[in-house]
Amino acid sequence: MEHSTMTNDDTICAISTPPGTGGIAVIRVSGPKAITICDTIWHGKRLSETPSHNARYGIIVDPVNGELDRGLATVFRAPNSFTGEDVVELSVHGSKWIQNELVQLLIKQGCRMATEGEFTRRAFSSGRIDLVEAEAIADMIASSSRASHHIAVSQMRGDLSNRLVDMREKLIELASLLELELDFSEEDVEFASRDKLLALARQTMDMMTKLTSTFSTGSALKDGVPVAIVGETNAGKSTLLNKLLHEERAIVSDIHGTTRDTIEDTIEIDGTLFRFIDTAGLRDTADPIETIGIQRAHEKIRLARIILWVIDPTSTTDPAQTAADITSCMATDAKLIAVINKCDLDAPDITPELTNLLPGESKTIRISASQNQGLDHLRTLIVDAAGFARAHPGEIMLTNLRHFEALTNATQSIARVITGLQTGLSGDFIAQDLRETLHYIGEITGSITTPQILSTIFSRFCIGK
Ligand SMILES: Nc1nc2c(ncn2[C@@H]2O[C@H](COP(=O)(O)OP(=O)(O)OP(=O)(O)O)[C@@H](O)[C@H]2O)c(=O)[nH]1
Ligand SMILES: [Mg+2]
Repeated sequence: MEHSTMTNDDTICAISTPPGTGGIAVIRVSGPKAITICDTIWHGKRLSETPSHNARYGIIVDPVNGELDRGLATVFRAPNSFTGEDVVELSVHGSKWIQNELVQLLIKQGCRMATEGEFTRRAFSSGRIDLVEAEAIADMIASSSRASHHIAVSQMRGDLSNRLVDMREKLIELASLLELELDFSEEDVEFASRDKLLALARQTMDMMTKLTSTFSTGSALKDGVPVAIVGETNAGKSTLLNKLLHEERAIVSDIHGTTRDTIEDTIEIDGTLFRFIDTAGLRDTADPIETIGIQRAHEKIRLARIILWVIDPTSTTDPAQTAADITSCMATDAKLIAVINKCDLDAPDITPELTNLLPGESKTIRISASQNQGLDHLRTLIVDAAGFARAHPGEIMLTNLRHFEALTNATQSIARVITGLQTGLSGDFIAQDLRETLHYIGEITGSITTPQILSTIFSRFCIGK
């Protein structure tokens, strides 16, 4: 049992469609008594006599108050249902009142209200899906762009899980070869040469490092490619953020230092999800709050994959200092776009001057954020700079921080195995590191879990999923 107050002997129910009024609503019931409980409120062909994966039309009747609604009941029998248990899905008219009455009625007849993600958690407990697939369901529900949807589909299909199974099999082969060596060590027989063990360990480590290296792109695809909007105060950063998001998200004013905290939101452009982050203007200041804001701006520059440096060409300050500030903390593979704003005003074109200050691959563009000039061109440059984030067909990607951390730990353990094999360390010690590697891989798929890990994962779900 995963949790002391939760047992799978209970029959659970919940509204599975979004809250509110809709054309229809689906109330899901799962557990050993799902079918018998539904039969007590069902007038129509007996659900207990309905074969699995069949729908019946009937009347839902409250024994006290009479007819509640007419609708469909779809029966799924264990073990061939989402949860692996008997499941009934009741489709009724989507009135909030009907939905709530029906849930109350089911509870009166012996169901318990499901907790967040409990249906999916049961699917996991019954072995229908592993943790990676369960998390992919949450990602699928949350997906907000073609690219993030694409990855969720691949993970739900089990692509990542299969890759992890491959790794696990290699590690188990390695462990058993090592065990043989240990068993017969006194007889001085070498069963597998250490070279063979080493080759196997290296192969596994290569698979791991290849997978961990996809995380930066994978998480950008899922959560949005981070684009930091930075520059001096009053350059028009917040104006630009609002235009890119098509929404008055940040306060705009001609007072220097208007934005103090970071403000971010996502939007899809051409199938890629972007996370635009407006930041506090960079300047020397004695104001302690503004100073914190500027520190945060630096942090966002470090984490960004694309940096929009917004410049006011009418400003008298030397751009060289800001350029040095930005380029010194941006990631080496980040892309920089210098956005000369306010081109509606009378100002000299400073493009040539800027070009000398920027890393080779940087782009420069002139726009007017407030007058909507050059914004489409800027969007094209942003999409081009995010070329890395286009879905790579067939490539398995890590998108989840939990998976990334566990796999990073696994990679460190296998690295110790390799060093151990190279330096002729005793098999006992190597076996210990190998077990640790297997442990971390097991953590990802859920063959090794704690109630705490499970609660964290499933609390992300809504009730009814
Ligand atoms: N003429 C002109 N004014 C602009 C343009 N873009 C922004 N502004 C004005 O410039 C001023 C500053 O704009 P903001 O967007 O608040 O600038 P910011 O970079 O966010 O400033 P801080 O938050 O103080 O760092 C406002 O008065 C805007 O209306 C533009 O393209 N042309
Ligand atoms: Mg601002």
